[in-house]
Amino acid sequence: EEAAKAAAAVADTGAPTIFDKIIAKEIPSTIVYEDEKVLAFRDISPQAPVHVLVIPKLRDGLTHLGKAEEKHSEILGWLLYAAKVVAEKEGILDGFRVVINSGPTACQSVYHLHLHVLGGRQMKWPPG
Ligand code: DGP
Repeated sequence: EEAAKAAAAVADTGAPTIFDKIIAKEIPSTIVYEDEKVLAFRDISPQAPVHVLVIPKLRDGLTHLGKAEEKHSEILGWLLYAAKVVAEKEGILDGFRVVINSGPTACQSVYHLHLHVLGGRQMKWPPG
C-alpha cells in the first residue's frame, strides 16, 4: 500500500509525458485518426489485433480520469465519439472495448488521459 501511494505521488505530477512528444510529432507514431481536439495512434505494445490510444491534444489537467471536472465534459464526450470513429475505421464495430486505466491501482503508466480502443479478437470478461 505504501508503495502504491509512492507510485501515485510520482506518477501524477503533471509533468510532461511521452504523449506530448507524440502530439508534437517529435517521436513517430502510427496515427489512425486526428482532428483539432484529439489524436488516435497505435499502441506500442498491442494487447489485441487492434489497439489504438485516443488522447486529447490539450491535457488541461486530465492526467487521469479521476481529475475530471464538469468543464471537461465536452472533451470527454469528444474522446468517446472519436473512439467509435476509430472502431469504425478499423472495421471492429461488431465488437470492441474501450478502457481507461485511471491511477496506479488500475495500472495507468502514462499520465495524460487516454482511451484504449481494443478489438479484432474475442474479448474476455472480467478483465485482469
Ligand atoms: P496505460 O497503462 O493505461 O497508462 O497505457 C499507456 C499505454 O501507452 C501503454 O499501453 C503503452 C503505450 N505507450 C507508451 N509509450 C508509448 C509510445 O512511445 N508510443 C506508443 N505508440 N504507445 C506508447
